[in-house]
Amino acid sequence: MSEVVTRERHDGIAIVTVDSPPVNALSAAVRRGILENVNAAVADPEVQAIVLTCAGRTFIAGADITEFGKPPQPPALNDVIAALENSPKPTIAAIHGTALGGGLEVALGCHFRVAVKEAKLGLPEVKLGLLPGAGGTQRLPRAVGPELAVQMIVGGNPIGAAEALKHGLISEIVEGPASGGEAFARKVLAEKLPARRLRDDDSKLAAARADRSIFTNAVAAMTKKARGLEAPFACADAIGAAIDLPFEEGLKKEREGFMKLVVSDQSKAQRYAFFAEREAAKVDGVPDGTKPRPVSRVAIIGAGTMGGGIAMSFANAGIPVTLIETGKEQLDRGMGIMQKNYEATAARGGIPADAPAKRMGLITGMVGLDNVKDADLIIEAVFETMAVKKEVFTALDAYAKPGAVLASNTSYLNVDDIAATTKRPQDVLGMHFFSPANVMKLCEIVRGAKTAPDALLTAVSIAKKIAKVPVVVGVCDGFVGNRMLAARSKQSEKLLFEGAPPQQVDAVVTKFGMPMGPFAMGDLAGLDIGWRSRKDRGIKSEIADALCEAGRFGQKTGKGYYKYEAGSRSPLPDPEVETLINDTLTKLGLKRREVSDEEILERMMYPMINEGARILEENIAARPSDIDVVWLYGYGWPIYRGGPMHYADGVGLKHIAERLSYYAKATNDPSLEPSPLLKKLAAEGKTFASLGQPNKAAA
Ligand code: T1G
Repeated sequence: MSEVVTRERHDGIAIVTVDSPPVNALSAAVRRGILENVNAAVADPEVQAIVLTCAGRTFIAGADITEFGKPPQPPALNDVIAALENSPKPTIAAIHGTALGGGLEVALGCHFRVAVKEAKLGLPEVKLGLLPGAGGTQRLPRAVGPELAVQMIVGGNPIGAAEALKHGLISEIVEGPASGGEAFARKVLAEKLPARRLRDDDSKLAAARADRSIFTNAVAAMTKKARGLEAPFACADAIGAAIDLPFEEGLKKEREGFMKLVVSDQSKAQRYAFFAEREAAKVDGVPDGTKPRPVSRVAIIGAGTMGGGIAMSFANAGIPVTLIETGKEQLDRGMGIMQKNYEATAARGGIPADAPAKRMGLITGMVGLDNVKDADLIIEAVFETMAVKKEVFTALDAYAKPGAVLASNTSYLNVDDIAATTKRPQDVLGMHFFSPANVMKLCEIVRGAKTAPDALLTAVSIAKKIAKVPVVVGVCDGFVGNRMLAARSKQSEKLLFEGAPPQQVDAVVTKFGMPMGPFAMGDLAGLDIGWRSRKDRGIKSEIADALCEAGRFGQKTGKGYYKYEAGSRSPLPDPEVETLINDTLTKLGLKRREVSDEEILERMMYPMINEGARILEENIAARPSDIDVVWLYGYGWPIYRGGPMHYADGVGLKHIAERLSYYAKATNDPSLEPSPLLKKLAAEGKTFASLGQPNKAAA
C-alpha cells in the first residue's frame, strides 16, 4: 500500500504530508503515519520546525467513521495530537479544503494553524450524534472563546478561513497550503514567535468563568431546535467542563461523554444516515464509464410555487435558469414571489444583502415553450394532471434541443406515460422536488422504463450540484415517499373513525420526532385538495368530507381538523370538530373506543414499513437505506432514528410482522398483512440492513 503519510525536509523545515484519499480521514494507518513522522522530525537535528499538511482535495476531514463500532487500533488520536502539542519544535498545521472533526482537533494540537482563503474549519461531530472526542471541546474554547466554540460544536457548522483568522483560530491566510505553511514556519523561526499550546492558555475562558451566563446563553440559543437529540447537550456539557475544570480533567469529561455517545442508538442512526445519503447517489444498473450530460442552462416550465422554488434552487447554485410561463401575468407573479423570498432571507441575514439581485439576475422569465431551445435540462412543474403534462411534453419534444433531459416534477403520475408522448423517451425522467423546493433537500429521481443511463446520471449529478439529496426511484403511484405516506394516511383516517381524536394521533407522531402529525399536515396542505380528488374519483371519506362541506379547509380558512387564531399557524383542538366527528360516527352507527398511544404509534409506523418492504420487492427502491434517505430528507423523519427501515430493524421485524397480522384481523384490513419480504426476513430473523446496508456504516 502506498505510504499514506510522507515526510520531506526543506532547508530545516519538515513537511509531513498525509495522502489518504478521498478525504484524508484519520484511519489507523494515517494516525500511525503522522505519529511516526512527527517523532522522526522531532528527533532529526536538521529540523527546526514541522509543517503538517495534506495532499488531495482537503485537509483531514475527521476520524474515519467506518472504524467506529470496531475494536480501536493504536495509536489513539489523543496520542497523535499530544506528539504535535508537546513537540519541542514549532508545529504548524497548513489547512486547505475542510479541516473537520478530528482533522481540526489535530490542527488544534499544533502550535500554529494557517489556511488558504477557501478553507473551512469545523467540529461537525454533533451531526453524527457524537461530540469532538480528541480534545476539541477543550482546545477550541481556548482558541476562540466559549461562545463561538458553542456555536461551532453544538451547531456543528464550519466557519471560513476569514472568520477563523478574526477569532484567532488561525494565525494567517496563506496561498498554497504546503508552501504557505513552510513560509509561515520560516517566519516563526525568524521572528522567534512563541509556540503556543492551547492547553496552557485559559485567557479566552476568563470572561465565561467570571460570568457563566455567557456560556449558558450561547447553549440555550444553540439547543433551541435540538428536541429529542442527545449529542447537542452532551457537547455543551463537555464545553462547560473546559470552563469549570483544569485541562486534563476536562479532557476526561470529554472522553466520558464521547464513549457514551459513540455506542448510542442515536449516533449509530446518524452515522448510518451519513453513509446512506452518499450510497443513494450511487446509481445501480448504469454501465461503467457512463457520464452525465453537461448542463449549463436549465429551463423550468411553470412559475408557480414549485417552479419558483426549483428555479431558486438552481439560481442559489449559480446555474442560469429560463423560467417559462404561458402568460406574462403568471410569470410576473412568480418572479415577484421569488424576489420577495430572497429579500426576506437577506433581511434576516440568511444570505448576503447583494444575493437577491445576483440570484434573480440568473433567472430569465420568458413566455412560451419555444424558449426552451438552449436548455440542457428542462423541468416541468405545471398543474398535476396527466392531460396537462402530456400537452407540455408533446410541445417540449418539438422545441427542446436533441439530448436535452426532460424532467417532470410530478409527485405521483406515471413517468412512462409522460415519456410515451415524446419521440425521445430515453431523455425523459422524473425529478420530484418537495415543497418548499428551495428549502427541502430531497429530490426523488424517477427512472422511467426507457430512461437512458446518462440521462439518469445527469439528473442525479445536477441534483447534488444544487445541494439536493437525490434518490433514484421507480415508477409507481407516489414513488417511495408519498406511497408510504398514503399507507400511513389510510390508518390515521381509520383511527379517527375508531375514536382517536386528531390531536391524539398528531401528538403521538410528533412525540416520536416527526415535525408534524398527519392532521396538522392536512390542514397545512389544504383539506380541499383531497376533497376535490375524492369527488373526482367518487370516493367518500365522511369525516374529511364533512369538514370541507363546513368550509373547514385547514390553515387557509382558519380551521380544519384544528382551529387557528388569527395570524397564527399553531393548531388548536376545536370542540366543533369533536362534535362533527361524533355526529358523523353516530350517523354511520359507529361507536368510538379508547385507542392507546402505543396502538397509534404502531399503526402509524408499521404500515409504512410494510409498504417500504413492498417497494423493495418491486424494485422501486434499490436499497432499504434509500427509503430511509427519502424519509429523512423529504418528510423530516428524525435523524436520530435513521429512517423507517433502520427504525424497523431496531424494533425487530418479527415483532412488526406479528403486530401487522394482529391489526389486519382486528381492523378487518387485509392490506395490513405483512408483505412476503417482511414475512421472510422476520421468519429468518434477519434485518432490512441484511439486504444491503450502506457499505461503510458500522453494524
Ligand atoms: N470517514 C470516512 N469516510 C468519509 C469521511 C469520514 N470522516 N468523510 C467522508 N468520507 C467518505 C464518504 O463516505 C465518501 O465516500 C467520500 O469520503 C467523499 O465524501 C475524533 C469522532 C469532507 C465535507 O463528520 O462532511 O472526527 O461514497 O461524498 O461532498 O472528534 O465528506 O466516495 O465511497 O461527502 O466533497 C467528523 C464528514 C468525523 C466529516 C466532503 N468529520 N465528511 O464532502 O464528499 S467524527 C465529519 C463530510 C470525528 C473526532 C470525531 C464530507 C466532506 P464514497 P463526500 P463531499
